[in-house]
Amino acid sequence: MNTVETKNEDSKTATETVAKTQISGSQAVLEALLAEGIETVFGYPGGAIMPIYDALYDYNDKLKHILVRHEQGGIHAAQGFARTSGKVGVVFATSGPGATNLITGLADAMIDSNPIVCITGQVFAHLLGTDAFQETDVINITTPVTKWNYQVTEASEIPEALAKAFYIARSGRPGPVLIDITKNAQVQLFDYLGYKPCSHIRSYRPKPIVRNKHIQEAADLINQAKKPLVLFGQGVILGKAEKEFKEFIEKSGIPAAWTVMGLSALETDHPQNVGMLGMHGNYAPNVLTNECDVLIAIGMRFDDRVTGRLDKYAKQAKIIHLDIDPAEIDKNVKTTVAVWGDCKETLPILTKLVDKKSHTDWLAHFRELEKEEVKEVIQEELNPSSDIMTMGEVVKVLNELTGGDAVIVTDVGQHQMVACRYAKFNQSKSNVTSGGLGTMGFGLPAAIGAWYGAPERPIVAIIGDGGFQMTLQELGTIMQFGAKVKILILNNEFLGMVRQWQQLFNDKRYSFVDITSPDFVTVAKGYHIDGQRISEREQLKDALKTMLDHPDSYLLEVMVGKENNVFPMVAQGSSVAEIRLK
Ligand SMILES: Cc1ncc(C[n+]2csc(CCOP(=O)(O)OP(=O)(O)O)c2C)c(N)n1
Repeated sequence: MNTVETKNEDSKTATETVAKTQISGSQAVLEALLAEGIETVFGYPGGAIMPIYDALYDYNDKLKHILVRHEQGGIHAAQGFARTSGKVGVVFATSGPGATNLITGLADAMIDSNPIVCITGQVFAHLLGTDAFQETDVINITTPVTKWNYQVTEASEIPEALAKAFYIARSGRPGPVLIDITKNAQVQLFDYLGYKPCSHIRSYRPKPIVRNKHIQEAADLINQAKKPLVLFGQGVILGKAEKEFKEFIEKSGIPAAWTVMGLSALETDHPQNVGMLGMHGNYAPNVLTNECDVLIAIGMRFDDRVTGRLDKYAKQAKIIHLDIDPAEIDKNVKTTVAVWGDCKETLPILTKLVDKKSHTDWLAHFRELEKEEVKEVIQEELNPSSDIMTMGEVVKVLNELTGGDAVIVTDVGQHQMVACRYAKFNQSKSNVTSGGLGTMGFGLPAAIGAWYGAPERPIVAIIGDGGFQMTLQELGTIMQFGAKVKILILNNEFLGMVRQWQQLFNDKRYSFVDITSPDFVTVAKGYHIDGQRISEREQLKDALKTMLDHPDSYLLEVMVGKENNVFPMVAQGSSVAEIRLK
């Protein structure tokens, strides 16, 4: 109850007691976070967001704030958090450079459908448009890389704006939302009537109405198919539909291949898991994409890294596409039947309508081609005949020690593709990577966030020597706040993936891919993080064990072959059927 001065209709001032609470815009922000169940925020302060940080001082016991070392680290951490927890990740940043430092992470979260709410401070409303100190037009800059953004200039707008932000970020196909709050709105007091979560916005239909007719058409195609193939993506994980997905493939008996973003939705050892699609994916699912008669795409978006040359992609097949986002239907690949909807709802209906089958001969065909890949690529990668260590054998030994229970976070490059190809997973939400944007520097901060999202699980960040140098300042965040991250640097002394392309497609004209590194172990020690560097195979198992058993964060640098390549490979401009084994 507050005593407030009010003006009556005659403009006479009267003092009365009203059942309203006055709070500041900043307090309203923090109340909104608490009401949304947020416990952890990643952020970095500055002038235009100081009132929110001042209010945070009094919420220290309710909200954990992780001070990152760069706003890009903050948003990647929020992404890692969202990926392992399935919840919305929250980031604070100041105006100007603080806000612009978020852009890469926003673009990454947008293309990989991560639910993120960014709250940025902004200059006072009366200074907007004056080129004020640290003013930047964050709304226009972030429009293409946010699912929604909005600028608040009045404190009273804050509860509703944030309720909408959380609803939009997590509903339907998730994505990043940015709320920019001018400084006057942060300090202004207003009559707070409580926080009402949002569950509906006019014209926004995050969950399409399920049309049984289309599901029946899909089931008819599946029931007639002799060589059906399922391609699954992150939609299965985002829809929390892993169980429904498994029931569908187990009843229909259809082989299932995954995109990088779908990895871990189905356990690696499932007998119908036929591996990874796309540029560095497995041989069988790529080749047989162009032999199947019905292709059933579930929660994936036919990214060009998956399809290769589109005019030669699965032309013989009828295409069924299950997706929650209508913008994805017919975007890259024209469908025969589109099942628009949340796969948690559509898959059980489809499962009821499909016949129980085993497709034994068709599945055996995948295993035959797999043998070819083992002979030409996998055998040497996992059990090298030379003394030089391969990335694959490091991942193999890691699998033996974790048993497939770890969360694997990767950066971008050869190590990423090798980790995705060979890491084993027993449970969902275990593979955290930058799929769509391919953002080097993602790995370390995302691993920090992944730990806050799943602190009970081992978090292993596999990172290249190049990408690690992009965001290694986040070692400071680990040092200060104690996230337990096992950092596994696979050092080939090159920007390996670009070097591979220069070798294969530019006649080995190595142009600025030779990268020198600091002594990473010494750098880590400077941040009070233990570590070691190894270059002999005999040391590998013990070193990985030491890393995994260490009670805190640990950095292990493994020197691997300088000019090893990742195969198979669908070269850019090639069809998936033209995948090269060497
Ligand atoms: C921010 C950013 N800059 C440039 C690239 C282009 N790129 C993709 S992979 C790669 C090399 C990565 O090298 P490293 O981190 O050492 O990993 P490796 O490929 O050797 O495993 C580069 C430069 C990128 N993906 N992201």
